[in-house]
Amino acid sequence: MSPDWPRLPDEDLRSYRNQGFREERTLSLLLREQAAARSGATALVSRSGRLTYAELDARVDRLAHGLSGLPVRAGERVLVRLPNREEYVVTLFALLRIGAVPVLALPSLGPAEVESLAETSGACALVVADRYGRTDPREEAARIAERLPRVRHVLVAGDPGEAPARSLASLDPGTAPRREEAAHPEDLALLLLSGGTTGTPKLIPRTHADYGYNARASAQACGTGPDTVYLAVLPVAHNFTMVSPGIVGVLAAGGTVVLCPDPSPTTAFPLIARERVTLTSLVPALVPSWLEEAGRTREDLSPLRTLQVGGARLDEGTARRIGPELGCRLQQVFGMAEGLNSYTALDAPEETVCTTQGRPLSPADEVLVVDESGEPVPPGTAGELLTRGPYTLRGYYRARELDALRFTPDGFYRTGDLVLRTPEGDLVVVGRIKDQVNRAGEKIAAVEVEEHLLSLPGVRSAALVGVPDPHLGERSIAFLTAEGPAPSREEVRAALLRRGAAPFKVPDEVRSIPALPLTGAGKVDKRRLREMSTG
Ligand code: OOB
Repeated sequence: MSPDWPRLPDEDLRSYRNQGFREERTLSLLLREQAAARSGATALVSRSGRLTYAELDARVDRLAHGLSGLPVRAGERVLVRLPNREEYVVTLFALLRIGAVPVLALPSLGPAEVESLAETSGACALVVADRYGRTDPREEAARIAERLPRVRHVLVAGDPGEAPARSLASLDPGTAPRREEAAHPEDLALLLLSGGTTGTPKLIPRTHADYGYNARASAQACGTGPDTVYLAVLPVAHNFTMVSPGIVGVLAAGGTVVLCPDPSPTTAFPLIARERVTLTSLVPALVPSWLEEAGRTREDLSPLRTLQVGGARLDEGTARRIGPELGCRLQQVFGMAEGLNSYTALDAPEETVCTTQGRPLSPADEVLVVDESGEPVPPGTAGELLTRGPYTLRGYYRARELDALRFTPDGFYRTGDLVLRTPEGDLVVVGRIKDQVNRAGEKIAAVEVEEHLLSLPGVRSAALVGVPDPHLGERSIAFLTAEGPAPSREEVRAALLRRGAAPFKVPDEVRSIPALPLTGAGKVDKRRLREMSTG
């Protein structure tokens, strides 16, 4: 039987280790060490209150005890779909401490996607919140548990509702002995959801050693230390909010994490003022509303030293407004859940910060920019970014057939991003060759939506493209050919939601045309479709 995920070759592992490019501790030991060093310092602030490092670490021990009593065993996968609440951080570290593997699911996913993640990962438990916006994730989790016999437990942050679901609080024994770490640093730590270019979700395996290194090296690159107060504005399960430097990097450095329940500036600004937040991270689509609100707010934003922006392309005009209007410095972040993080340096010239996505985090990150035949292109020329390094995956989880497409034979990950290198050596993301729409930082695999569209009665062919949008970065347009009357956007929306797709995957616009344009090779000509939509 082939392994669930390909590990680094021994030789590379040794070499990275010798150079200090792998973390030698498990992720929950990073928290434990800070708890020993600064037990009374504030680790986590949320709507549920404040936890010192000692309190957070003890909560983690107690939930770890409760979880292993269920039992959840080392190596088992547990799907975690929680919004920015205290329970997320406690659950994450408790699972890591017992060696179980959290599968991080964004709350914005639809039920079909959550089910598919639970199935692909073989999850033994689902952890959900008692509410998310207007939806009740508990009902959805119960349905999934009914269909997937491997799912033995549904655990709820807050009110568990109907049995057999249980609250996370009920697993807290009140007191529990200190637990030893169950995992080895080179073990699988967690599974992340890839933005995807295929119809089924791909899971990204990350080890304690690579994720911990990603977090700690990022913390260093971002000047993170005990006086850092980080506001987690984007969903906590996003890689950006987790390790760039995010929750894990900030806690590993002894700083304070403040959870922001939603990304609006009217929620975030009072928290920045009250908690004296020094660092936060946003996707570009949120920046304009933050700038606008900064112009009228009475809140004191002066504690904020750095605003990180990443996840999608930030336009230069907006980038230049950040310093003067928010009174902090900008750091651009180009990252991917698969691994590679690239940052503009905190002391880089304004020109570099506003026009590039900086440089790879690790001296051991290998970056190639290649043309269509795989040959390196000269600086200043755009090509596909290939990357390999100490915290970048070598293959997806349980997807050996896919690896041949997404990795070169010598282990470079084909990012599908078009980049160029400036003469100074900074990366600039100029486009994308992967068939994906990046809608406000949320990644949509075109083929996934196309499959949904083809299921609609009368639809003969379908193609999804992303086109520039001033608010979202990109919005999605579905082109359809249909027999008889084409479905309206409303009908498309209803159908996608009925099929369990996430609301953000519903096309922003639906157009019916007589025939899809084809390339010389007979493929759907998406470039032409994009021209048709803007011209
Ligand atoms: C982050 O991670 P993912 O996995 O949601 O998406 C990765 C993809 C990249 O391959 C690229 O296509 C796009 O998102 N992207 C950017 C970008 N940052 C990410 N495109 C242009 N400019 C940027 N600055 O999005 C992510 C993970 C960790 C840190 C930050 C972002």
